[in-house]
Amino acid sequence: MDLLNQLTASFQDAFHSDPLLICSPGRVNLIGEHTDYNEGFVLPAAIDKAIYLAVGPRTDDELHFVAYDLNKTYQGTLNDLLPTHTWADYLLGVAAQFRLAGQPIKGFNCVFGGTIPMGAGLSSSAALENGVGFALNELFGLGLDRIAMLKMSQRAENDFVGAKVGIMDMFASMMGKANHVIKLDCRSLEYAYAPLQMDGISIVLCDSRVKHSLVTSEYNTRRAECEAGVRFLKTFYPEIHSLRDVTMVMLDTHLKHAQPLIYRRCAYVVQENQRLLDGVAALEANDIRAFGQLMYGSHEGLSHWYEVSCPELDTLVDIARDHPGVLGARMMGGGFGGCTINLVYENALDDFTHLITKQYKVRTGKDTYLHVCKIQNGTNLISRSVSY
Ligand code: GAF
Repeated sequence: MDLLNQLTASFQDAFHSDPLLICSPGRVNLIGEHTDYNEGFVLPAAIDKAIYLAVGPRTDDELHFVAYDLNKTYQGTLNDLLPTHTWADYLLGVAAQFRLAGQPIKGFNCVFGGTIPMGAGLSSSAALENGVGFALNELFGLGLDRIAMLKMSQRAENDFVGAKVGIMDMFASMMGKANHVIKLDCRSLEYAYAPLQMDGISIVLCDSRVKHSLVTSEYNTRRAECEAGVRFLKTFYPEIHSLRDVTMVMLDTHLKHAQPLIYRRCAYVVQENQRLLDGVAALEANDIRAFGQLMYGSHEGLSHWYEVSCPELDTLVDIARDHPGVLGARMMGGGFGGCTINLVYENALDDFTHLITKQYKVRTGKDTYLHVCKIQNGTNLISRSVSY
């Protein structure tokens, strides 16, 4: 039985009714890391790994959730929405945001599972939050647009889960378009879809299979460091609002010697924004080789200046760099574990897989898993076997 049938059967078993089925994908980001919360640009896309939700409305205020893959359940009510510090918070946080926004929701039942590898940095939490928001919108006929829903997901993550993430993951998962990347301006939320024309080239994710326990606190620290840099620079340039408004000349003039650590963080962000703009130009010119070089530059910055990589991610990038079939590689997402993203010639895929699997084991003692991913549409309804 495939996953959708399993989720449906589990829902029918638990709630004696037919569910609505929703697919909410994970994401990749080609370039532009840790730029979203600095009001910069990102270049993500939704992928063919997703969270699937079987959902149904209730007439009371009760919440009944089943995390199918974890074999865990949660029961509560809409009147008692407090963080549990478990997986349930991704659902509860979204319900809390809908309540805060005055949306007329009732209780609901939800069974969910998925194909996004856990802790791999592919945004399973954003996918789940988007799926829940999308479900509430459908179940209770709220008429919200996608941007409104993904903003609810971000607030759920920021205020309920406590991770001060930017908007990229929710945006990519909700707004993704098959075979396109999204060039997103995280300040204005203006976006454009760019066709991903990479004939003969695959997007390959290599999972380091490590997850640093400090990932959330380190992430929040990086964000605070960027904000500290902006506050300092504001004394010289009152008009600036975020690192988006800052140049390397400003940083070199005022921050370099005064605050070397903050300088390195800010310099990485300013340079990464420029790499993204150069990368978009390279893609438009169909110069994937140039784009790949920018990916390596991004990794160097993330590893040495922003310090969010780890030995395992660095090892994966080093191995990839030595392979002639790889055009570019870098760590992806928040860091401290998760995946690298690699652009690999299709005809070199087998050889690359063999080499990186073997070398990663030799150098780290760990196994890596590879995922060749396709770019898909964002959060959507799979079926409406019933009407609410
Ligand atoms: C995580 C966050 F959720 C995103 O908002 C983004 O900041 C990313 O790390 C780094 O680019 O995925």
